Amino acid sequence: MARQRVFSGIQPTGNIHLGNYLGALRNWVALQADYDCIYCVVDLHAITVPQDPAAFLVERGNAAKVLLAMGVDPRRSLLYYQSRVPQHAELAWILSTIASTGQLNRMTQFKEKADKAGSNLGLYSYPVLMAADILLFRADAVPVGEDQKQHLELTRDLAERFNARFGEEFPLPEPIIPKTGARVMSLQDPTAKMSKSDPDPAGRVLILDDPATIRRRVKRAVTDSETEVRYDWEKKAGIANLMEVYSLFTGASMQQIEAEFGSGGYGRFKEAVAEAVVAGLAPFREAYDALDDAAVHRIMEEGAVAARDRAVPFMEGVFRRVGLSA
Ligand code: ATP
Ligand code: LTN
Repeated sequence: MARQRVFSGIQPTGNIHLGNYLGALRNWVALQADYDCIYCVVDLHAITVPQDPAAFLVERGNAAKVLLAMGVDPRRSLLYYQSRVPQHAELAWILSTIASTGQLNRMTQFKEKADKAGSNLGLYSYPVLMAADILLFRADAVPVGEDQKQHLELTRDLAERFNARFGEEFPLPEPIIPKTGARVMSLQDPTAKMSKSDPDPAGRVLILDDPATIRRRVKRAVTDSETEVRYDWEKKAGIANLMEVYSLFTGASMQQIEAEFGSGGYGRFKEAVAEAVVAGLAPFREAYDALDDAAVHRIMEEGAVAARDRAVPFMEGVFRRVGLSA
């Protein structure tokens, strides 16, 4: 039987952080063993908020390099920049003609971003482009963090509507969201998700942060006024967040963590968390330093060529369905 297909994307702006890794990228790497994986640096999505062109180009290259350093393997998976494969934008246009503005008005990420950065048409239709990314390759599954759940629902709705109107074309993609780590919280505000766009860098740990920075960030993480290490999201979100991080890097269960650190005070626990994160991220930093930019560029261009080859016949199928055949 043919392997099932996985698609996912990440925006290249800002640096990739622990939340991206634990919520999504860990799965990207792991899924390569069993799935036909297609991974995309979604630069067209990123320009929906204002960017400096020269800085953007550099950040985009760095993001690709981080993905490679983390273990996205171009021999097994497709990896490319979204803008190099024009079929993404073509399919987004077609899907936009069946997307309901009522449903787009309810997208919470749009509302949050529009409140912060101001609105534009691209930001508004962002979820339609994301649906196009996924449906272009007929993906069966999409590894993402919890914040993307609503966008995945919209994607499934668009696929269903297209299929009902024009004939069965798209499988309905399932999200792959981890049980632990699906929503890593800010180290400065455990009620908000860890985010690239948070102006306060103290809230996040970046994949490429040096050990001293990681230790400082974890040590200063906001917790609560008690002293007991206990897994309780309602009363102790800061500690629960650190427990999830520790668990993901060490494999220890919440019970084991409580047994080991329960009454030892937060200082000792935070030290252990920091060391686990430092050790867990060290191989990525090493791999990143060993990659050269020319090689990254070549990999991304080869990925785009292969992605276009696969996208063209898929897009022809869509054109035929809607009455746009050659
Ligand atoms: P941010 O909100 O951090 O500025 P983003 O969520 O808009 O970034 P991406 O960088 O494209 O966007 O996210 C890449 C992947 O990382 C997505 O699958 C997203 O769900 C996941 N992700 C982002 N933040 C977190 C988090 N705090 N915890 C878990 N997963 C996350
Ligand atoms: N919207 C996502 C990034 C993204 C994506 C995708 C994720 C764009 N296209 C396709 C999965 C599949 C975000 O902001 N994290």
